[in-house]
Parts: sequence; structure tokens; C-alpha cells
Amino acid sequence: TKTIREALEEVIPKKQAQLAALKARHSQSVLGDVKVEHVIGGMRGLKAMLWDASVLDPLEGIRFHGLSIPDCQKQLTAAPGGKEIIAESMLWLLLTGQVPTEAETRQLSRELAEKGDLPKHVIDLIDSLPTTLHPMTQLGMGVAALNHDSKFAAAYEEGIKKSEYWTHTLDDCINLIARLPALAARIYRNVYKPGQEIPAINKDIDLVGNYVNMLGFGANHDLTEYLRLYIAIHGDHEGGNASAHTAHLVGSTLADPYLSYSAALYALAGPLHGLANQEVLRWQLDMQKELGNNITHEKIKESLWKTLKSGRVVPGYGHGVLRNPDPRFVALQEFCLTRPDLLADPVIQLVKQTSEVAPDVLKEHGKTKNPYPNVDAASGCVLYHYGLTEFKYYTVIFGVSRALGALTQLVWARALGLPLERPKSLSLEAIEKLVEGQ
Ligand code: CMX
Repeated sequence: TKTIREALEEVIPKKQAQLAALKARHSQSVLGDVKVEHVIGGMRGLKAMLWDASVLDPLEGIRFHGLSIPDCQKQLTAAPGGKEIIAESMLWLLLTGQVPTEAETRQLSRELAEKGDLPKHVIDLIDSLPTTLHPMTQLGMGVAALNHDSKFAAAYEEGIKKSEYWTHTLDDCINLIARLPALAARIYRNVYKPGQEIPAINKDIDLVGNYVNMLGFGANHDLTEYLRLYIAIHGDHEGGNASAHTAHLVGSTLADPYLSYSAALYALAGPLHGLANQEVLRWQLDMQKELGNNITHEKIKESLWKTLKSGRVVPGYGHGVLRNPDPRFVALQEFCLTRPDLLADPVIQLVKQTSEVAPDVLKEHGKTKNPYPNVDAASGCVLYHYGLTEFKYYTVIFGVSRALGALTQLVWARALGLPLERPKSLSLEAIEKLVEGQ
């Protein structure tokens, strides 16, 4: 059985050769035009980043090295006694481009469990924070403080060759992914369940199994399965989204993976990005309170218009790239459809009913380019059903997940020797001058 490092050692030279050939033959080939709308419009659609592990098609959604979410559900290893994809098999796929064997997946689970304990200074730091500090702020601080033990930073200080960057980056990325559950669980316990003892990491189970144990929900098999699926399918969403892009940008300065991912978490903490999953549930619960019993499509429609007319966005709908319902939303909805207790839950029913009404309302409203639900429309309500009701915490779970993709790409950016990112900016006057007479 190969280790993840051995698997990478096999694929890296091939990818390096592929990149070298592309550079030699096509450095000056054109991929598209840069228009003024790109410069003033958040760079939507501008092809300007290399990101190999996943590609987002506007109509069919995300593919991880060519595999759709249903493909992954068929091909990637589940936990013993479980059915859903686990984080380790997704991480292996993202990093190597290969579907791991069951033995490889289990070996990676063990490696992560063995490396999962937090150093004392991080425990002390997190325990010293006010419980009123947003859990995402705490997560970013804890991740940054883990850089105390960065192998990359230490090796860089000693002086290493560029060709060795990736191996130390890999050490840090694996250590960080391993430690995120203990960090995220500690934040949850401090803020919401103080005074309870956190169970030790079980070396024989998977990353998310341990995470759910440490959160205090280990006895709930369905929640554990849900979080396995959730964390696997939130793992990567190509490179241009704000959190992935931030990790990539900061990493390009050769700041170590802890600092790079800490910065990414603060991008994820914005309401237009990861914080939306906290917003969605709050908004749906307010809607439920407002509409009372016997909620009809008509009543939901009125409530949606109320949100829109007050100048707010409908959280959980729309997307920077997608132009169809998000297949991650579909996968999470399907999880609900197979479980009668979830189907009977009024909040889950409301989320489903809202997804039947909102696209037409948003089309009529006429602003958003994508009137369909994104993943955040569904993700929180299942957590709520299973008793993880603290929705300020939901983005933290997203943050545990997104590490899989963002850190994968840091390893690859260093393996491929990608340079410091430094696009050209222009003043308004400079843009006017350039376009005059065109
Ligand atoms: N409700 C109301 N209006 C919306 C909307 C929504 N859900 N989504 C987009 N719009 C509006 C935009 O605010 C924009 O209006 P203005 O021209 O007045 O500024 C207009 O439609 C065009 O926007 P767009 O090009 O369709 O969308 P963007 O690429 O600019 O933004 C996103 C994408 C996700 C930020 C936006 O759809 C949104 O705010 N959605 C709600 C928040 C949300 O669900 N975020 C989670 C996204 C997934 C994730 O990253 O986690």
C-alpha cells in the first residue's frame, strides 16, 4: 500500500513535464480577452489561474479530476459501516488525481488520526478567547498559531532548494488537515458546551468520525454520515472562489500553509461566501416564524418578495459561476430523501418548498444570473435537525472541509514552482486612456 507521499512522488514528475511542455509550446497562446467588465466586475469569467484538482462547469457543476459528485459517491471509499464519501478518499483524489484503494484510504485515516492532537499553545490560545468571539475568527486564529510548528517555514529558514518546497508544504498540509477537527471541535465546546470533556482521537476511525466524536455527537450515526458527505463535497470548488484564491495568493508569497489557510478562512467568513450557510438557516427560521403553520408556496413567494424588496439578497441562491442548481445541493437533498425523519422535519420541508418557489421569484426579480439554490441553501437545515443548532458555527464546518482543496493546491503550486502572484492593476484614468478610440 502506497502512502500519500509516495503516490505524489509518482505523479509530480509527470505533471511537471506536462507543465514544462505547455510552457515551451504555448506560453504566448491566447486564452481570452481581458475586458473592462473583468477589471471592474470582480474578474468574473477571466481565465487567470492554474487549478488542477477541480473544474466548475457553469451548467453541470463541480468535477474533481473529472469525477462528478455521483461518480465520487460510487467510486470513493466510505467508512466501515457507512455509505458516504469520507474526507480521506476525497483528499487522496484531489491531491493525486487517482481514486485510492480502500487500504490507501484507511492508511491515510490512520496517519491523520496520529497527527491530530493540538499543541498546548493552541489549546491555551483558544481557551483564552472570549466565547462571544465569532467561531470563524477563532478558527482562523488557531490555524495561524499552528504555524509555530511549520515544517516549511523551518526548512525555508535553514535554506532549501525550490525543488524541495513541496515536500515540506505537504507535511504542513497533512498536519493542518489532521489538526483541524480537534481545533474546530474545541471552539464548539468552548463556545456552546463549556465544561464537558472532549474525547481523545480514536486512531482507528476516519477524520470526520473523530470530528463528530469530539463535537459530542458521536453516537449519532446519521449526523456522522451527513458530515462525511458534507465535508467531502465542500472540499474543493475550483480556484477562483474567494477562499481558495486567497490561500493560493498568500501561499504564492511562500507564507507557510497555516498562514495561507488562515487568510483563506477569513475570506470564507464573508456573508457572500461561506457565511451564507449561517445566514440561510437564520432566514428560513425567521420565515417559518413569520408564516406559521400550513405554509403554502404562495406564502413563501410573498416572503421572498419581502426579502428582495427590503434590498437583501436571498441567501443560498445564486452563484458567481454556476448557472444551474448546485449538484452539491442536490446531493444533500438526496441524503434527506432517503431518511423519513428528515423528510418529516418542518424546517427541511420549508427548505425544499423554498427551492421550488425561489427560482421563479428570482427570475421575475431579474437581477441574479443564477436563480437556483447553491449548496448553502440545504446544508444547515440537516445539522439543525440533528441538534447541531448553533448556526454561527456552520461556516467553521465549511472551513474544515475547504482545507482539502485549498491545501492540495498549495502542494501543487510548490511542486510546479508557480511564482508569486502579482496581477497588474489600473487606475480609472489609465483604463479610460487604454480604451479611448476603441
Ligand atoms: N438574491 C437577490 N439578488 C441576487 C442574488 C440573490 N440570491 N444573487 C445575486 N443577486 C443580485 C446581485 O446582488 C447583483 O445585484 P446588483 O447588480 O444590484 O449588485 C445581481 O444579482 C447580479 O449578481 P450575479 O452576477 O448573479 O451574482 P454575483 O456573481 O455577483 O454574486 C453571489 C454571486 C453568490 C455572491 C450572489 O448570488 C449572492 O449574493 N447570493 C446570496 C448569498 C449566497 O448564497 N452566497 C453563497 C455562495 C456559495 C458560496 O460561495 O459559499
